[in-house]
Amino acid sequence: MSETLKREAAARAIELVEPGMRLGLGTGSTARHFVALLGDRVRQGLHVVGVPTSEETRAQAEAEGIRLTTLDETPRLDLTVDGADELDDRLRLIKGGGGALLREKIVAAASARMVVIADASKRVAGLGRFPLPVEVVPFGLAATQAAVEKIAAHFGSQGAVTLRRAGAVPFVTDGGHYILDIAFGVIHEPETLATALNAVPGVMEHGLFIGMCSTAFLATEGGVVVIEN
Ligand code: ABF
Repeated sequence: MSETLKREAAARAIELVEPGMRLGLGTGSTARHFVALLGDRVRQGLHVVGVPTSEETRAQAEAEGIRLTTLDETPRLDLTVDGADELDDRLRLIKGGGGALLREKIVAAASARMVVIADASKRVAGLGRFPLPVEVVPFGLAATQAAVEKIAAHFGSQGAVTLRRAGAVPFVTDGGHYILDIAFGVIHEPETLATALNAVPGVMEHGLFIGMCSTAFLATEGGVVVIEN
């Protein structure tokens, strides 16, 4: 998706921001446009406070002059705006391609409303084309991976469960965890799969966001398409 289209999706989400709001600030190249546009509004005098979903977003928001807080100081947020790797018509999401899914989910869960901004090509009839990220603790990795592989096979994965790497070493999240990516193809029962993954002790979180997102702004060449849940 072109940067122009990403910015258009972000601009629609900016229209939802009101003075005094407590905002969750997403991660990724589309969310980056939202944070940049928010910075413009802040410099024009808008007063809001934000909780970043990654260290990357924290750095950008600080550079934009956006006042930041934490969920410890501000446990309830009004609105979170974030990107996604995939979404279906019921606004079930796969997130975590950028490696920030744990903080993204904690922040979204603390928000009265979660809005996704994305390229319309991220919309799918059934989730699973994008590999499902699962954030795991490094301790006991092989045992956790074996448990995740068993679940993946049970839920019809035709592909591998792969430890995400950053060059020669494992990719490490902001929380100090690793990520396993599950190649599914199609996920037939996302809700049941989510429950099964949550039951594995070494799994911190997974990238299925179900029942969390209420609105999506999907940028197309012909304009921004809105999906409401
Ligand atoms: C975050 O960034 C993630 O959950 C998702 O993995 C990714 C989407 O990035 P982009 O907007 O660059 O496609 O929102």
